[in-house]
Amino acid sequence: MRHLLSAVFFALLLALSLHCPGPALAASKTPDPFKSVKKRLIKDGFSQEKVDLYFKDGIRHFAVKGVSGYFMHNEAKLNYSRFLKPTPLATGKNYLTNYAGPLSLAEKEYGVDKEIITSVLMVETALGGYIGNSRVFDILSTLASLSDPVAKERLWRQVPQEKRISRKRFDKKAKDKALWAYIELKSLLTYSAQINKAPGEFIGSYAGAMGIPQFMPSRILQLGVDGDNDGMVDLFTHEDAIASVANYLRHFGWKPGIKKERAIKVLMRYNHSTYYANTLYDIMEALKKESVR
Ligand SMILES: [Ca+2]
Repeated sequence: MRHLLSAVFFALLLALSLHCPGPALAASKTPDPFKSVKKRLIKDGFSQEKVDLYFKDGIRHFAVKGVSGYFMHNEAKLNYSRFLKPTPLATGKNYLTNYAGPLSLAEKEYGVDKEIITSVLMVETALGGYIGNSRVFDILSTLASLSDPVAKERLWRQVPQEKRISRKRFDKKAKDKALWAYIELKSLLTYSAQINKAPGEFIGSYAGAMGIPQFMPSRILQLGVDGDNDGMVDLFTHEDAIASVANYLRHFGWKPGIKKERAIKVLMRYNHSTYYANTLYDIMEALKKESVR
């Protein structure tokens, strides 16, 4: 009899729970925008356990604010020339003095002028003063998720309408960015395992570039250097940042005594803008004028 009563009681509970879904059940009905990204990561060799752990905060990883900039009309004007003013140049010169050891070492080992390394770090992050405030994992996951129509629609609905680009451009951009970001996301996960740091802990730019020299995760794996020999590449340290920039520039063709025309081409591999590359070159020249060689 007690068994029968229990059975009736549980049947009643079950019926009630079906009619009145609790918050957890209701939340599970929201389509998961990361469903296909997670599936692909597992297919590409990441363990289900790890993937579940990375995405444990669910929808909170969906960085609408962080990625919206890609899909809005942007009137912001770049002003790299401000770095050629006396105050930033004085800061650059101080950096050349304060980090003379690692800079000279990198110059000798990679054949890359210490003033161009300093110039890159000045323009990228004001020598480490501004390294971005976006969670790189969320940015890359959100962009990678856009190959899934559910995620794409979710973002389209949330990008501020008054500044939103056309639907046609949005679709094209979402497709391209998703392909690119998925590769970078995999690189981030590989890198985070290498240095034993949770992927969610990395902070970077709105594009997912990290550290004092702003490398994308794939570039860290390819060209990052452990400048201070502590066993890991950590671009938030100056020694590693300096050696990695030198390695990057050498990789793309920088040589001692390089001519300006060739140097500009190499610098454009860092950022595809002639304005950017020319400014870096001019900063290098200005720093050389007074630095002790
Ligand atoms: Ca290191």
